[in-house]
Formats: sequence, structure tokens, C-alpha cells
Amino acid sequence: MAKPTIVEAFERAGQGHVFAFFDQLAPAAQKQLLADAAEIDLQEIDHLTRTLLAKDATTGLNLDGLAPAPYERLPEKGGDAKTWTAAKTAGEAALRVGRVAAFTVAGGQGTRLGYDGPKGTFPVTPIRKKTLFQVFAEKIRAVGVRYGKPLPWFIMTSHANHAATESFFAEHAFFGLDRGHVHFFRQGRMPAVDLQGKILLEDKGVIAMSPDGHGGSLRALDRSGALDLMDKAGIDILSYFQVDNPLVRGIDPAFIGWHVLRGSEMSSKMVPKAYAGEKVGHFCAQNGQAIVIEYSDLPKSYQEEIDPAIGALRYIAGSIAIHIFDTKFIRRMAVGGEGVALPFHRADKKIPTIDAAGNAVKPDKPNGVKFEMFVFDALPFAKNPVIIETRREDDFSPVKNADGLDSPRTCADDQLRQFTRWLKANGAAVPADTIGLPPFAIEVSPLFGYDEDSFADAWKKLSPKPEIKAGLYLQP
Ligand code: UD2
Repeated sequence: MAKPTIVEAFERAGQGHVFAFFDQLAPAAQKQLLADAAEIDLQEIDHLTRTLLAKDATTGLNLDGLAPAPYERLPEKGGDAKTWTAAKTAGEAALRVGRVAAFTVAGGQGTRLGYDGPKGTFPVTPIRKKTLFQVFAEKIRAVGVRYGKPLPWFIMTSHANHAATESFFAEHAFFGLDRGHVHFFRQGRMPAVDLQGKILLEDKGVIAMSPDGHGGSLRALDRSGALDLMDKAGIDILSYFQVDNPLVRGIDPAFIGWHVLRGSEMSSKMVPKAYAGEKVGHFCAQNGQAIVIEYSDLPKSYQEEIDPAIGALRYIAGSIAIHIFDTKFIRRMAVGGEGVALPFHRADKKIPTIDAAGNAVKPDKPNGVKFEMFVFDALPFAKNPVIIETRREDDFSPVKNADGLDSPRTCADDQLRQFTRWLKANGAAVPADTIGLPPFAIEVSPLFGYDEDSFADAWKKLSPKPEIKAGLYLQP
């Protein structure tokens, strides 16, 4: 058989070893290897090897002229209440005419949680043990009902969890959403390379491929046809959130309104960091542009710096991975061009591989590099970006670890506090301790109320009011 052209291309790029065992493979495995190889952009790998892997490569981080990014404060923190009200009105108008879709990045697995399966299938609510996906589905459904326009929901999966995610939704009848409004698409992959830039094989016919990071969502939205679908439906506002955060107001009228009124191409929410070393990105400004620097990249001295004028952290604005994108901006980033591309970040990892004789190698120290893009790196490319402050308790309580910080326990407590706050704000008597926790579990279905306003409206209509006691579940 003549050598496939793709094999020749790999040889020319110095990556011919990928096919070293090709002749030993069964036809189906050969076909699969060729298909996986076709996903790889050899020029891109060569470029990354020469830049990120070079001996003299720096972290790429330039701190010259770095300053904290300006942001729009909440009214109670000195922000302009009138503009916040105008923003909410503008956001509601955008929802009523159907300009908005929801977008969840769900490519990750629950590895850190010790959970085997798509992270969105992890149960999180205090009583009903609803999964992350169910919570988001019900919030999106409720927003659609409130504003009279059902919202499409785009969900980015990875190769590892795509099929399991789709079947989970099918098994649960899409949690009451119209299945025509839920769109799944897979994110892209990148090959792992060794420290010299040679593509690593996981097995004789298997390239070590891994997801290309949530920044890959911008090109995947384009490639999958999601942007075309949105264009056809008259949607130009995409509300982005992560699969691990059930507290998020995935669709927040005021946030949408800030984005619309400012003519922003990308907008983000910030919370003041809870402590200097909190594991969130930092909103910064440099050369007149907004940027996010991840906690793992920003030097400790910057993370801890105190601004004497205010007696608080200078780099206080934490990025909690909640953004809004203009769909044309996504297309521009996805298509790319001279100087328009998300950078790749290098992560050194222990990558199980095989040696030249085909024997398995289990490294005990990092032997290779994975490449990932981060979606927040799109911020400096956006026109009129806006960063708004949000209350942590209204938007952020992720489930990341099995115990301790950001665990199922802390997240369930934060939900309980939120339900308690909503009830109290509407005149209900709920016993709660000094940190706002009731002595028993209660739960509010997002279909009853998914934010302060929707809860207040539903509670007003409720007659008679229920007794607030252990096990109370409020649903329509
Ligand atoms: C992310 C942010 C951090 C902060 C924090 C808030 C990065 C690098 N850091 O930290 O600044 O905002 O979230 O919770 O983003 N995902 C994919 N595909 C991928 C990789 C990730 O879909 O290839 C999804 C994943 O399913 C999850 C989200 O992106 O929904 C965040 O991923 P992570 O858990 O790696 O991010 P984390 O916690 O390090």
C-alpha cells in the first residue's frame, strides 16, 4: 500500500515516529490513528515547540506597566444605581426579543472530585440532590418562561464525556427543555509532546491527545456550526459559565444589559478576592487593555500587594469565569488571522507513554507537555470590554474538591444560605445561625425562583405560605 500523504507530512515535520508501529496495527486501528493524526495542525505544534518549549522560553508573562483593571462597582459599593437599573432594563429587553443563548463549558471530568463521569452529572442540591446539569437546565427553562422566549443552550463536551453527556440528557428527558434547544458539541484536542516537542504516543496506535482548554470553545463554537445556528435565530449574545458552579446566574439581566449598553464584545463578572491567594484569575490592565492573569502565573508579591490608599488588596478583582460574548467577536477570534489568536499555555505533566520498542512507560516526573487555551485570554482582543462586580453569594460557589474549600459541602451550604436569604428578604421567618445557615435543609427549585426577583414574584403569589421547616421544597 502506498504511504498515506498524512504519514509523509508527519515525517517531514519530524513526527514520523507517530506511525512507527503502523504496520503492526489492525486495519480499524490504522484508520483511527490516521483520523486522530488528521486533527493535528503540525505547523501549530512546530510553532508551540519553538516558542513554549525552547530552552530560553520565558513564561510569556510580561508585567510591565501592569495595573489593576477598572470595574463597575455594585450600587452598595459606590456604583451608580441608575446605570445598574438601566442595565437591568436593557438586559430584560434583550431576553424578551430572544437575543440571548446560554453556554456551558463542560469538557472537564470530575477528577479532582474523585468522581467518575461528566462533571455535570454530579449531584449538588441539598435535598433533591439535583445534578449540576439539572440545576442549569431548570434555571434556563425558568428564564425562558419569565421572558416569553425559550433560550437555546449550548454545551461543550470533550471526547471523553460527549456520549455520556448526551445519554444523560436523553435519560432525563432533557429536564423538561425542548430537546431542539439543547446543542452539544465536542471541543478540540491537542497532542501532548515530550520535552523536545515530539508527539507522544499513549499506545502503539494511539496518540496522547487531550482537550485544548476552555479557550478551545471559541473555535469549537464556529467549527460545530453553533455560531451559524445562533445567527439564524437572531442571537448575538452568548452567556458563558462553567459546569462546576451551580450558584451562577447563568442568565443575568443586569449583566446582559451592561454588555449591551456599552457595546461590549466581551464582558466579565468579578468578585473581590476572599483572600490574597484565592485560586482565581486576576483582572488587570496593561497598555490600555483588560487582561486576566491566572493565580498560578501572577507572582505572589502582586497577589498579596496592599493598596495603602484603601488598605485592601491592590489586585482585588477575581475572575470567576462568568462572561458574555458577542457572537461576531467569537467568529473573529475563531477565524483568527495576523495577531488574532488565543495563546496556548504550557502545562508540564506526567504522561503515560510507550518507548521506541513499544513498551509502556509510567513516568514518575513530568515527561511531557500539554497545551491549553484559556477563554479569558480573548479579553484584550475585545472592543469595549466591561467588567462588573457581583456578590459572591449570588453567583459563585464551585464544586471542585472532594473536601474542604469548594467542595460539595461548602456548595450545599451556600445554596442553603441563598434560599434562607431569599425567604427572609420576603418576610418569612427562618431560623439561621450567625453565618446564615438554617439548622435544617430546605431547597428552592429554580423553576420556582432562580434569582432574587423571580423568587420574590413566586413567593408573593404563594398562598397559603408554607411552614419553614426541615425538608421544605419549594416548587411551582
Ligand atoms: C478556573 C479559572 C480560574 C477561576 C476558576 C473559578 C482557568 C485556567 N482558571 O479554574 O481563574 O475563574 O475557574 O472557578 O480557567 N473545561 C473544558 N475544557 C477544557 C478545560 C476545562 O470544558 O479543556 C471546563 C471545565 O469543565 C470547567 C471549566 O472549564 O467547567 C474550568 O476548568 P478547570 O476546573 O480546569 O478550572 P479551574 O478550577 O482550575
